Amino acid sequence: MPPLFKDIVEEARLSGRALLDYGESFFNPTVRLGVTGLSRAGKTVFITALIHGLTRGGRFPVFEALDSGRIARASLAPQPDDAVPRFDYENHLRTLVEERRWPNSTVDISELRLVIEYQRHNGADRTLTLDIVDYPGEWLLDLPLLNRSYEQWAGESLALSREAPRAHLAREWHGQLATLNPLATEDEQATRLSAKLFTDYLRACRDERFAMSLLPPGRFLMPGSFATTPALTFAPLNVPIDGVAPEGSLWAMMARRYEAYKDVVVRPFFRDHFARLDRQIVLVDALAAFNSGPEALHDLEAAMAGILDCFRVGRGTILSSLFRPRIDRILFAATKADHLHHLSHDRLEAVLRRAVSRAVARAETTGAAIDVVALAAVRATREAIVTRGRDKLPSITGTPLPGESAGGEIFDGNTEVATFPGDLPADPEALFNGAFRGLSSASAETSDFRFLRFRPPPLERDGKDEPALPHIRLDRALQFLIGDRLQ
Ligand SMILES: Nc1nc2c(ncn2[C@@H]2O[C@H](COP(=O)(O)OP(=O)(O)O)[C@@H](O)[C@H]2O)c(=O)[nH]1
Ligand SMILES: [Mg+2]
Repeated sequence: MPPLFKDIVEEARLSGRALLDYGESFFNPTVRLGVTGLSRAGKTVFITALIHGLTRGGRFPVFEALDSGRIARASLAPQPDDAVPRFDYENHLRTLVEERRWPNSTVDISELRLVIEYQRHNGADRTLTLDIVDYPGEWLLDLPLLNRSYEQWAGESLALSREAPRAHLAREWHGQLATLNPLATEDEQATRLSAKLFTDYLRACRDERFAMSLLPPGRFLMPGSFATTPALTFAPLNVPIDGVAPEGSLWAMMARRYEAYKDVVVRPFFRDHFARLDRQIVLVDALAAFNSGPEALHDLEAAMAGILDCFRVGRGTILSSLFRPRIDRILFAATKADHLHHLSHDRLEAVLRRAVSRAVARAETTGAAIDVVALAAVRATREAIVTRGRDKLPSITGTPLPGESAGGEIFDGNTEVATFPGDLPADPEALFNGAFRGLSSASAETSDFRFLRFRPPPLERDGKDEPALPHIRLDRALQFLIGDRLQ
């Protein structure tokens, strides 16, 4: 297919800016680090901990530049892009440290600039500018929409919504859909109701019992600044894949808005934000999938494949008509590893590696170095051995969030408890075979995993120094993501 005129114009605009970026980074080396992951994966907490660790100097033995003392100073600088909200670092940190609460969830892109003053191995003083860009992973999963027609998308979405466990959650929306005639005159009220019920269905799939990941269009759950616009007010109709919508029909109206969604939401995101990233970390809440069950794990695997598709380079990919991706390092990180005893950290990494490697094999060439890590940006637990009869179980201790419950007890948010969250199998295949029980099909008592949510840890202050935040393997992530730029 020849490139569309629209795409050519976009490419020209983009190379103009790439040149600007390049000029700037020649005099002032800059790394744009993308931090993404599906909602609740841990982006906000990760970025807050990372900035705190760099500016205050955390305990980061594996992050060589900091550990060897070559980093003299890291400080926040005015944010570079006028149209992007600033990452609310100070507020998030205060919530974590002073109130021992997790930051409120966010639904939009945001950004923060950090300037790192360091000494090269040869002794010369240098600075590295680090731009951290936080954006919802849901937006990446919109990529496949770019080369699908409304009819194709509607067909696929409907087919997916008829599979278990989704079908049950889609009942109300399917009920309304059955009353709609695609050929009837366009109807704003019917369209709005349809979009609302479709969005409710997506949201129900996202619920922790089901923990589904693959739920495009991404903005329906993560609207950013587009909430309630027509570009977000449409839904699948039951229409033939190769059919043509009659003018003035409900079908035509849905199709038009679907195209608008691609034009004003999807393309600009990839062009204005994604195309400019140099490095990427993808945060993955695998524990939520274990909690829920095998369907959630498979869905997560499919979502990771979808995300990896965005990093494919070369000709003939959907993005190559828009721009040439320049990301050369991608780290997949399983977050919240502090919910597991350290004996299981490597196993969590193995699960993620297994899920990613399939996707990598499918995506042929990404042109980027890919690694995998299990981490906790903020470690909320300590380890303990719990004796149960003759057994000694490797457990974790922490303060469950108020309202969390286990074994019939509801926690008040002040009591510390030791729990045994369940062991991950030595062979990750055991999980992908579907041989475990989660909340989607079993009760909390009979599920194989039960991860309680804990409050952020209490911090010990010695003197007036601000305390460091405890973490797991955050330094390894940093070393992979920017270590080579601080040589
Ligand atoms: N124990 C623990 N919980 C975490 C950690 N990171 C995130 N969480 C939990 O996950 C939730 C979502 O994290 P957040 O950073 O807001 O996710 P985002 O939607 O990707 O920005 C938080 O409210 C915490 O409950 C971590 O390092 N350790
Ligand atoms: Mg967030």
